[in-house]
Amino acid sequence: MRERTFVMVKPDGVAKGLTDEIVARVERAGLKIVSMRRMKLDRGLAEELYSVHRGKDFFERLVEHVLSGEVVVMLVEGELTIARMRELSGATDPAKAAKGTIRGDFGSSITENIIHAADSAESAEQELPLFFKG
Ligand code: 3AN
Repeated sequence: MRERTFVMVKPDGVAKGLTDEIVARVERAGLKIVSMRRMKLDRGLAEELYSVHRGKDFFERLVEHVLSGEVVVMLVEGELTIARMRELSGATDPAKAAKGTIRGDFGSSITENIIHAADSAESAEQELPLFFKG
């Protein structure tokens, strides 16, 4: 099934110079990056992106982190894109993420875990329009 999803290289990933590596991994997995841009989030957008986590103890830490530097947002398309991007990303906690996954190879903590990838079709539909029109 052809799907579209939302992916974001977080500030720690951009600062570590991992954007090209992540682009290469996504493309090698056979997925297409339809659109991509480097940008700085503002607080409203960051809180909207993570609105499902509002009220959780890590919410403020997470928002502060994604506001701490530039991010790279991507619209990714292909077969089973949502599941495959989750596989490429690895477990949320880099300490538990398998070697060979983006978080397993490069993540430093559960907050600084390099990449965001929408976790379901519903999340992708909610997140994509925040960054990409049409
Ligand atoms: P994922 O990014 O793997 O979908 P979610 O959606 O549960 O994980 O969490 C979104 C983001 O919130 C994660 N990328 C992570 O940075 C942060 N996060 C999740 N759980 C925790 C936690 N227990 N402590 C700190 N940050 C967390």
